[in-house]
Amino acid sequence: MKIYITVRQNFNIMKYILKPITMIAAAIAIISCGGPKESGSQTPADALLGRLEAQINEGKIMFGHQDDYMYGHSWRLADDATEYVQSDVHATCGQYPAVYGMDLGGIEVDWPANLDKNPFEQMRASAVAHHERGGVVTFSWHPRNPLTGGDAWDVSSDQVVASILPGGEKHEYFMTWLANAADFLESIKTADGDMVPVIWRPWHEHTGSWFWWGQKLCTTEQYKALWQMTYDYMVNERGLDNLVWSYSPGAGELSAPEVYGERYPGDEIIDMVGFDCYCNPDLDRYRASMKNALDITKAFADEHGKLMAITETGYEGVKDAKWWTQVLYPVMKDYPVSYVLVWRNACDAHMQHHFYAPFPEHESAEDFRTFTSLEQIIMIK
Ligand code: BMA
Repeated sequence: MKIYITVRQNFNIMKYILKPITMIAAAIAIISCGGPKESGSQTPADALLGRLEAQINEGKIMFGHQDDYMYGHSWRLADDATEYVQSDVHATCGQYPAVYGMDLGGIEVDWPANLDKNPFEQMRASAVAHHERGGVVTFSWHPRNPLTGGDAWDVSSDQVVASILPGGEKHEYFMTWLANAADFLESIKTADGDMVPVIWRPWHEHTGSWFWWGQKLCTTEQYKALWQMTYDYMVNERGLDNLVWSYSPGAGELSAPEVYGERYPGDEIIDMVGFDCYCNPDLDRYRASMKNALDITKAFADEHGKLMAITETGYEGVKDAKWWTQVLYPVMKDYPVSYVLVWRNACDAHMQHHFYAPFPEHESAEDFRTFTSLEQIIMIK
């Protein structure tokens, strides 16, 4: 894990560890127990990493769901809601997902709500609520295209990454995007002012070419430089110490182990390695693809001393009544996976088919209850 030796860290030690104690008592405490390290100079990110590692050592896997508290198959949170209790997962099995995923797409251009219409205020508050409930929060980012003005999927130019790197025509502009993202990630705090740790997963699925930062849209050097720039800004310049940095290639392109690490930004930046892998009606093909990605990711994680996760998966519409216990669980259960996150349950009328977790009436609801009550699966009561 990276070492953060900054003025801000000293500030954080005071803020996080010694807050309830007076300054004088704190000074005595530091002297008597040999300095801040022993008294716990852990950053929020380190604390989360420690927790994730302990869970893996116990052989446990957290279940996660994207946008869980924001909307479900047939509902959306009211604009003025301040309680985050409705959830398709909870309605189905009586427990909340341990991992709550959200996406920052839209924050870069000052939208009040993200690309899937979730107000950022409610995203922030629900992240805090989930953390206080004992859960873990993760953010991905589908930023718009800073060169063309299109969305994250606009791959009409292969000059986008080049244009935002230092010296590029959109560099200054893009730095305002990073600032907006950093402002938000920094603002996820409890009422006491404690920063909520976040698994931060930008620049995902880069082994494919459907996002402007994808394989055919930039060189290996440019992709790595994009990560370095993101990290330098958020950690070195802004001092954000609540981020667990996560790397997640798309599984479909992992034809050989080398592909996985080809554009890896480096051990100094990354804390957790994973992959995104979706199921289609050919269940055996999904099983094979998951096994391949899990094997490659595990070997990479072991070699680099990193934690691993299934950062995105799911079967759109869950068109198999036993998918949870007969397909997903068997393929992942023997790997040291920190969490498995299924994608969102869209609520828009034209996207009723786009759901990855069940709801009470769904044909896989009973199997989901069996899956989530397995000893190995961590949920939030
Ligand atoms: C995709 C789809 C889109 C969504 C995007 C970001 O996979 O679910 O509808 O906008 O993720 O959440």
